[in-house]
Amino acid sequence: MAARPKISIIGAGNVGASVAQYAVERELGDVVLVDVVEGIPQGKALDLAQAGPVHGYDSHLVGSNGYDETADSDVVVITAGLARKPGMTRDDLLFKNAEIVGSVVDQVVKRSKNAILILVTNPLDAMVQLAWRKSGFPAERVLGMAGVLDSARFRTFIARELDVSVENVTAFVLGGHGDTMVPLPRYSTVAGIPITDLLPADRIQALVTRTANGGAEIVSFLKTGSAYYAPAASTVEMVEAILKDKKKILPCAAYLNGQYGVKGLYVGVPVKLGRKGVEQIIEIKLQTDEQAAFDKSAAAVRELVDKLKL
Ligand code: TXD
Repeated sequence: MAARPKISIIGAGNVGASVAQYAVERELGDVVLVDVVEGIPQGKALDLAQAGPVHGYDSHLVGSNGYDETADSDVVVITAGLARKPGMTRDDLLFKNAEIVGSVVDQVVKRSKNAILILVTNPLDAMVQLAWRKSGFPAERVLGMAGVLDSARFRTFIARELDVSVENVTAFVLGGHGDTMVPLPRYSTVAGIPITDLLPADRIQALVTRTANGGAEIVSFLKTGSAYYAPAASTVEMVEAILKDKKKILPCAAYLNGQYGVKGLYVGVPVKLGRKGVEQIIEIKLQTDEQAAFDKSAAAVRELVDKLKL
């Protein structure tokens, strides 16, 4: 085994390159960047390697248009695909990205049979389900990033509203990544105090709505692409939890087999992340309205998964 863990990142665009940057800045492992565009992964890998002497990391970086360099990866992050443009929904991306993610997964699993796959490409929950089916991997080794990002957005807005450190704020977001995501204010806290004790209901609702539209808000500013710093930071938190076997509880798209009343579907729930991947699904008792919102979110995911005949 190589001295350092190997992290492969497929798609060297905005999110992929930022995942590479944050991962090497934390020295989580060596990084392989793969993209179909000639020169981009090679150029970004070399550029990031040359930041190493300044930032003080020894992680190796290599860029490629092929997959041989990814062999025996510990973690593979898949960001390949198209990003949203203004006016596009995440679902518009469904068929195009299904084709891309399907071919990426085939290439990856041939060479890294024991890897943990983290999907980032949208529409997220459907892409994870596709990757799980295509890979033939056990469900605990295939998961998706969305909840960490959605809760980071909620945490940012809560901290700004109350003028407190973001570090004091935890937030709880369930459900699929999309307009039907389910933030849970009663489990969202500032230094342990539920925000329901700190803010009036209408302010909480405003923050919840802004969180659910958090991706679109950034797209409307950037115009030519979607968010990438916070998505990449969120992905790297998951990579770190896995590679360091932290057993960290994070909201991720995970395969439900009866939990929360959902069977055979990837949806966002809190999980325990460690070296084996999803080591436990954390189930909490939802109130009636929360369960209804969760069911609605799962139904939206199911609809996409059905369109892909998965
Ligand atoms: O919360 C989340 N899960 C998300 C998801 C948060 C942010 C972004 N989210 C989605 O990630 C977004 O909707 C896209 O579907 C992906 C990647 O977003 P990014 O902003 O990084 O898009 P870019 O910059 O367009 O990068 C995509 C790269 C680009 O360089 C393409 O050339 C490459 O993917 N690409 C491929 N690489 C390898 N193999 C194939 N087949 C391929 N096709 C495109």
